[in-house]
Amino acid sequence: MRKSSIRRTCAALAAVTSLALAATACGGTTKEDVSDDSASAATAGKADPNAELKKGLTVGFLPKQVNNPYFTSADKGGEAALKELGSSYKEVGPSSATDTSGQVSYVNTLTQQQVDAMAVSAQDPGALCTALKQAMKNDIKVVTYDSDTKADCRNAFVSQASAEDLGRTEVQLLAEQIGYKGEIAILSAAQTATNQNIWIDFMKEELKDPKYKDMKLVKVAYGNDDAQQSFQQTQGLLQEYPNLKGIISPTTVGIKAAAQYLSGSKYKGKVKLTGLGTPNDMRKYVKNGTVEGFELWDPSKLGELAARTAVALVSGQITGKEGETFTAGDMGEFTIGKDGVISLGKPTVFDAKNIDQFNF
Ligand code: RAM
Repeated sequence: MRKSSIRRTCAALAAVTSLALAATACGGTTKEDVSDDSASAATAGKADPNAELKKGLTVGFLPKQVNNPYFTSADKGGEAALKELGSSYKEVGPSSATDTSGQVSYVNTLTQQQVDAMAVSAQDPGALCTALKQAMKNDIKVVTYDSDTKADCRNAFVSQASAEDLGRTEVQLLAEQIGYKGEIAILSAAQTATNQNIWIDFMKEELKDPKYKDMKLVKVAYGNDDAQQSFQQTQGLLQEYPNLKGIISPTTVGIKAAAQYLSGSKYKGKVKLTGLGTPNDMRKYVKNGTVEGFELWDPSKLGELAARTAVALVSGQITGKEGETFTAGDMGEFTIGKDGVISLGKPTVFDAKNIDQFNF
């Protein structure tokens, strides 16, 4: 058996049995071993930019939540790219964006199934680490996309855009819509979500600028990327803060539910709403005057880049170190930045003028 297949068999054992049992069977893989050397495993070896892209690989996608149209679109992008590259795609994942232990089990399942790489959108920055390190230790490349884990728990993170840009521009969009004055709130996804929390930190940073001195962030509410909970949280915000002037919802599920609530209420057009949404979800709310503008990237491009990054990692073209470059098919050349971050680019701002040009 090749070394990697022995490791994979052990990984399978570790995933289905207790770690201790697998450790005995596989010659001493303990939790401690995993955390000790996995950081180096993440960037082990030297990149060969001329290495041929391998075919016949299996890449597993593990989104935060499978029944979220945003991830359906992202993962379809990954599936199409893998097909074009002669590799296979599979998707597993929880149906709730707060089922972190479910995500851990799915990482273990993919490890047990001996995939070549996995693309994971993390519900929580730390909770998946032990399982992801176990995967990397077993020669499985780990790419996070959309929502990151800690840098030493994956090989690379495919980021939708600069977190700082996203956080700051959402505040800028809302400030313009409310004339830089009044109470505002944020309707987020899950309380642990790495991506939303980083964006919210940058929103708070942006709000420190004196030009926002007449704006006050009164509450961050959590709708858990669940339509009904997000709808109710919006309703609750307006009850609690009747003078609210605007809401930022940096989640496609949240912004859609908030728009739905506002559009059927007396607040329609009066309480402004922006954030991150898909043009297809938000079109009718832009057209009926509930929403002026919001932003997003193309989720299918994010999934495509995650798949192409995974294949480049498995093929040895990149290892995840800063400065390495690779060509992601028609998407062009990407350079790996600090902490193994690969950025898709700049988001698009959608409004009544351009929304009909987009279909996702
Ligand atoms: C939701 C998810 C996802 C986020 C988008 C904007 O679908 O929370 O993680 O990136 O919104």
